[in-house]
Amino acid sequence: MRTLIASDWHLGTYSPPGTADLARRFLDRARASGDRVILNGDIFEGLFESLDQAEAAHAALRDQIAEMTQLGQLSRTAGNHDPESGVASVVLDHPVLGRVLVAHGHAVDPLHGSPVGRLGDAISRRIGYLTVVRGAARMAEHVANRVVGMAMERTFRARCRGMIGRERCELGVFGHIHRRYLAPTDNYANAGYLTPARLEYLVLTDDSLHLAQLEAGDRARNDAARTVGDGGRPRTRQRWV
Ligand SMILES: [Mn+2]
Repeated sequence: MRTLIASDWHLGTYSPPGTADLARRFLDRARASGDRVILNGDIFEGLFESLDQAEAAHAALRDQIAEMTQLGQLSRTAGNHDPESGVASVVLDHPVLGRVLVAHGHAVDPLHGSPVGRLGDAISRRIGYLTVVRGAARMAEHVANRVVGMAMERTFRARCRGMIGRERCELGVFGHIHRRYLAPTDNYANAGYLTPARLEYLVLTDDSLHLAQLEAGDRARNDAARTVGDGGRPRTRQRWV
């Protein structure tokens, strides 16, 4: 059975047109193929507006998630924008890899845990519905990403690896930083995020691990791929999923 892991959809009342359509198509495909789905945090936007409001703006998707959850086909972990929406982490027992940790990753984010990060979250929760505040927060995030993005990502990866070790897992799949990542010899992986142009996700099968994406305009393709148990040789392939 395949497991599809996706995160950071950040769907709310102001999501660009088409983003929720991609999310619905992703779940439709998974439902049809019987793939297991893990939504790994920050699916609906509960930080810049109320979660109820964000979910109500995408009622069909919300219901689809609820239905697949009921069927046991979908599970969710908590993100920092939707902390009540799932468990802290999920551990999968993979026949070849062993224990695979799936967690959003904000718990080890150096910025999120800092006083500045907490203050930012508190401000966003209280007055985030004001577009100007949301814009300012986004701008600050954007600038921070540009300036210290690489250093932050390195720190984030290192902290996630620590978490993988503490949870006695062989591999960890995270989200949160909106930067997908899969490398042959690294036990840290990131499934990416959702933009109006594409929905990024990670596919775990019994013998492979790869990054894939569903694109606006009905194309799906695989990107970086890695075969489990082949010594970590990188492999790139393109096929429909
Ligand atoms: Mn996050």
